[in-house]
Amino acid sequence: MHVIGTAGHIDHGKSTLVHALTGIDPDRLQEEKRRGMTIELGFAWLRLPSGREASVVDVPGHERFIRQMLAGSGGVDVALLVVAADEGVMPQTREHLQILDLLGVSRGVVALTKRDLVDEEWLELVRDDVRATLEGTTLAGAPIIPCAATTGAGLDDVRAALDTALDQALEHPDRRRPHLPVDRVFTLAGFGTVVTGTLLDGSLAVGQEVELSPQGRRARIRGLQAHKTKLERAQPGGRVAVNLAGVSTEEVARGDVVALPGAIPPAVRLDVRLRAVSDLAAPLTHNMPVTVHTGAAEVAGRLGLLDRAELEPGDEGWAQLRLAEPIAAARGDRVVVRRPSPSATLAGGVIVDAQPVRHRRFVQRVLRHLEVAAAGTPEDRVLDALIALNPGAGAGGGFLTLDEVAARANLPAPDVQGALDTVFSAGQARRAAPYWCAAATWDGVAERARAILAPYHTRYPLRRGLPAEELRTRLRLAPDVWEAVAPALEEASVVRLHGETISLTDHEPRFSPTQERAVAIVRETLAARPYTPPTLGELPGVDAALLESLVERGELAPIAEGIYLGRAAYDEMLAVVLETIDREGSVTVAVLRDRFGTSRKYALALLERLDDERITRRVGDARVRGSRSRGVESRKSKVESGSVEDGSGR
Ligand SMILES: Nc1nc2c(ncn2[C@@H]2O[C@H](COP(=O)(O)OP(=O)(O)O)[C@@H](O)[C@H]2O)c(=O)[nH]1
Ligand SMILES: [Mg+2]
Repeated sequence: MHVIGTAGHIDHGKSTLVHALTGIDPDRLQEEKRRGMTIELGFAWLRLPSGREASVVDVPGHERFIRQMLAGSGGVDVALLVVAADEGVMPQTREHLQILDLLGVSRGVVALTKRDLVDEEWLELVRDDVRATLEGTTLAGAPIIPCAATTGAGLDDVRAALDTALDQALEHPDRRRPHLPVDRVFTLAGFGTVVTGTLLDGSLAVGQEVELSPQGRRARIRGLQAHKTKLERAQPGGRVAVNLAGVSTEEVARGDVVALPGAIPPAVRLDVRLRAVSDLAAPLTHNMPVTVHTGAAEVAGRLGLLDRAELEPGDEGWAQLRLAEPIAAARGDRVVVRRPSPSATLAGGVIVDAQPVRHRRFVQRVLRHLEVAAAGTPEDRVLDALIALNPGAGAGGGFLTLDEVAARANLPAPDVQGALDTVFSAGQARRAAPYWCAAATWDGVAERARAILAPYHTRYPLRRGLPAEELRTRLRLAPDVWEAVAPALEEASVVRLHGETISLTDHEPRFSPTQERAVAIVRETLAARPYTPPTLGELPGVDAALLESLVERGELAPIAEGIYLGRAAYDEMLAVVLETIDREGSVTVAVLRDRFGTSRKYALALLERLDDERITRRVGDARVRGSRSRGVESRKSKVESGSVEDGSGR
């Protein structure tokens, strides 16, 4: 399916020609009939000599309705530029031609109509003038066919020329990303809301759920029509009328895009390769107010020039369009930029990124990113996406999921998967499932982890490692990302994880021979007096760091300032506390003291520590189970296996 779109100055005979070619009067409004002037877009279709059917969009020629012309010229495959032979090239002939040029419409036919009103000599003059006018535009060299809609002269030649032009038009591929920019909304009695537009990049089927971007409203397709024929499925490339269930006509507007849910997120900034028209009176300036047209949408915005102070007539440059309201737009869509008042066409181009961050001007990194976004291979684009443009932009600090990469690279997920595999094999990207990052990002994280851990180990040789959470915050990684990155760092032999602490792979807390002797004394002391240990800090060779290290390894349990129990005694006493509570309903200091032949000091210290940890709860003189008493058994076994640092002493 293909679409032919008219263009040309008012009253040059566009609508009359469409009527003559198709048998359908494109001027359907009462007002249009009365004023003899096209105001809104008109639609028709025709069968060409080759047998192919094509849709026709007829546009108004009056300069006041240029926005309608723009809305109708979006998905056009072949332009039918209409020039009245008696008047020749006029202002809107040039203006429409310029817009077709900016939209990249490169196939066309010029109908030199009203030829019945001129003689041969005049016709040739006008033909030469038209040919010269086309020079330098995408329609240069297009066939110029004299005809007269009122007499039918030359119409077969016009049909034949349209057929030839359509032969050369590209097929409309099914990229499975259907989008239909809405150019008309109306109600049909008994059906409800109907929208029309040119369907691109995919098909739509009856019953399907769709989203109206940018506003995000969902609807269901109740019916589809093309050229007044009911369809179950509409293929890309042609004009389609979509009957939508679930939205009223007030809830849809021209410029909205019908797409699959989530497929076209609203855009508030557009990165574009922009070309200024050559007949500008003055260069385009940074931050000037503009009107942006894309698809059938139109929105106010400002022009950000990224690589130059001003954009000279006919020049090309990188720009970011900052929009006053969100619109539906995607990479690869065309934009036309106009001056709001007095209105004039300023520039046009292609969107290279519809979801960009806000760029600073004159930044090499940004400009390189734009080059890659515009012309890079999927691998280039994926790598570019992994390198955050703006450090604050990615919450993941350079670690992105496949979907995030796909969104930034503007590529479909399967392509991204393939490209990631390629760059991964080439060593340019690393993986910490479910995240991906650039090799440089990875190296940076590993290097910073080493730079943080190495001095820590030097400073605290007896400690097993740094609290992992502290390393995470110093590396500025989000918890989710850290959860994936930490094991990946361990896998890569950069670090070792010990539950809540983390160390460099080769770090072993080691006692010196003197410290080993002190540890032996501690162990002997505790074995001799497990339930009434003396103050360990006063033993020969024992200092705070040594005790801390033994706590960290789970050998000691601190129960009060300067008082430690050996792990075995602590576990035993804890078990008795809980058993007694479960058997007797509660436990007291006295019971515990008598049971272990210890003193009140130790029994009380232990119970107070258990209170602090909410393993027990004090009720009068007795203790009952506390809110955390249930997890104790499992935590105890983890401590015993030595995988968890016992941080409770700090
Ligand atoms: N003599 C003559 N008049 C024409 C021809 N085509 C259109 N017209 C007249 O030109 C006027 C404008 O035509 P219209 O199709 O509305 O022009 P549009 O504004 O380009 O759509 C109408 O009065 C038509 O009847 C033609 O081939 N010969
Ligand atoms: Mg008309």
